[in-house]
Amino acid sequence: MKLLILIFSICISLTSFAKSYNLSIRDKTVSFSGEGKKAMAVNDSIPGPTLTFIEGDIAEINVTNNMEVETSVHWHGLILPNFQDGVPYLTTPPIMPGKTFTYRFPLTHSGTYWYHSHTGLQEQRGVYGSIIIKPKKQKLKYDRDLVLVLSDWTDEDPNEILRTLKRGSDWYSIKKKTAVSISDAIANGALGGLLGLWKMRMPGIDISDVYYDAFLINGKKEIQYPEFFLDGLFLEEINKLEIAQQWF
Ligand SMILES: [Cu+2]
Repeated sequence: MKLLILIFSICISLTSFAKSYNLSIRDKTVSFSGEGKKAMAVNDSIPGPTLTFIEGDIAEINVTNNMEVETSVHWHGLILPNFQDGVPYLTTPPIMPGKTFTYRFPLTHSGTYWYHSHTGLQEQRGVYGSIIIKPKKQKLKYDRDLVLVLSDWTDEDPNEILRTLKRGSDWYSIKKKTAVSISDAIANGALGGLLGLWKMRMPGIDISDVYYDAFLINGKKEIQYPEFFLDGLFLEEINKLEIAQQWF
């Protein structure tokens, strides 16, 4: 009986299909705000390519670092062996300049996910993309799939942004014209609330604190899909949070 089980499990692993992708991360100049700025891209694209699999596939992803700094890729939300998780110095070694690392893991579940660099603030510079794992058996009825990655872009160096946020400065609120002055707070009977925020060392009344130069849909400020006519819509959301102080 034991032998039978062993043979059966070998058969299952032989029938798993390995689907490979080659990803190359390199520097790129973008001009989302009209000014040329340094970015980082996967296969020369921001967002990087959508990786599509079927539940049960083996994902085999060769990531080549064509930059002068180290990098990594984290498969956000996927259930996988710890070593494949792509968090440098914690689960997986970083990918050094000029080197290729092959991530290989079974896809045990379906869903809509995303990947991103887990090194410094490279994700904010463009190293991210989506992952679609289709279920073995199609549960929903639809004609076509359209993946939309909504993201934001800032011309400012993300490290500078982090420094400004840590200082608790109101600079971005002023830039976005959402800063609250004491006179405004008094006029609106909200001085107590403002003082409460100050007591907690919270800057401005603003959930997303950073000023962005552009908001992107699949890497474009504007995009149209005339081939899609909607008579029904199923939305699955991948939550891609950028640098922002959250107060929940
Ligand atoms: Cu993540």
